[in-house]
Amino acid sequence: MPFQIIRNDITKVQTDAIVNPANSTLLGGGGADGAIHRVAGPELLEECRTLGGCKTGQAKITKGYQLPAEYVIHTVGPVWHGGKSNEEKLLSDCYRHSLALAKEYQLESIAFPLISSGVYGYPKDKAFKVAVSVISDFLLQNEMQVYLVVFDNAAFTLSEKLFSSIKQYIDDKYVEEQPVDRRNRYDEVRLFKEASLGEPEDEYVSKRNLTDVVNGMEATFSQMLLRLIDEKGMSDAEAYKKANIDRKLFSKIRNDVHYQPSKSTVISFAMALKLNLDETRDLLLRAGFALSRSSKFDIIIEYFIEKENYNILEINEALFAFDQKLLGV
Ligand code: AR6
Repeated sequence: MPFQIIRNDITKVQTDAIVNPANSTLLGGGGADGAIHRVAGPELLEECRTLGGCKTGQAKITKGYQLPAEYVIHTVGPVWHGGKSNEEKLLSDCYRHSLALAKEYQLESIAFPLISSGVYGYPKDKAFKVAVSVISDFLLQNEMQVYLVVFDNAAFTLSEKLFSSIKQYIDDKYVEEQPVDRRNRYDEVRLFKEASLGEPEDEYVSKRNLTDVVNGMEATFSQMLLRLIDEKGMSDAEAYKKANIDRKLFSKIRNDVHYQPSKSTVISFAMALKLNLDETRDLLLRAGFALSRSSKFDIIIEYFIEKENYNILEINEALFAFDQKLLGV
């Protein structure tokens, strides 16, 4: 997944570069800045002294010294003054300029903290949305592994209304049984077979007629995916980028008719292609998976598909709120 949200200490992340949410002097401070300087050691400060500071929204690069990361990209976020002082544009600039520097240095991976959302007071949920939006745009045009490092849960502030609506949906649908994650491959194959044979207990399959099932059996996941991409009028690159799948994985899928994807890969494509529930189930089936009533993750995915909400950011906020694994954005 080219873009991942992780919970970690930025000083521990092993990427080509980490981003330091600094101040305009670039001479150290509190928060993540302080932590980065502590781990990197005094040489970092020495190099910073040669840089002549940095303007808000701009970025400068140094070596990482004792950090696991090879480089540190220092950027200066805006101080939050209520949102009407160009804060959003300046914060976007921080991400854009840092990513541009990483590209210029041909770096393959970079990790960002939530710039401005600590000492500088930018509300975490808003800061998070800016970060995700700029990074996602960048990844539509560029190849890089980008991590957004969140330190606490406050970035995810699912509205009370959405939370209770999803909770209600889960309560209605959830069936207590062996969680899907613990099902073994045999169970998945069994599910696949049951579904393909149209066992009446599967409400979806029973709606399909025999010709659909027989025709469906002919196409593998890879073939079906490529067909859907065409049908939706998307290019391959558009589809895999929107799905947050890297190019190498996509070319494996493309070149191997019998490619066996993970369930989350299938779901990511379903979101990128804005598939409806039937189409999603169908695509999952090609890979031997089904949406389970005993997995909260699956029910949350189902909830969003039913609402035709394919906003990965919101889906991830919901997954996070219910303690589920996130979809790569
Ligand atoms: N790893 C990951 N995230 C962290 C870490 C860490 N070790 N420490 C804090 N955060 P902040 P800013 C999160 O205050 O708001 C400094 O004094 C934190 O929870 O580091 O841009 C500079 O010198 C928050 O979500 O940076 C500047 O004067 C996010 O990182 C000023 O603070 C950013 O918080 C910059 O303030």
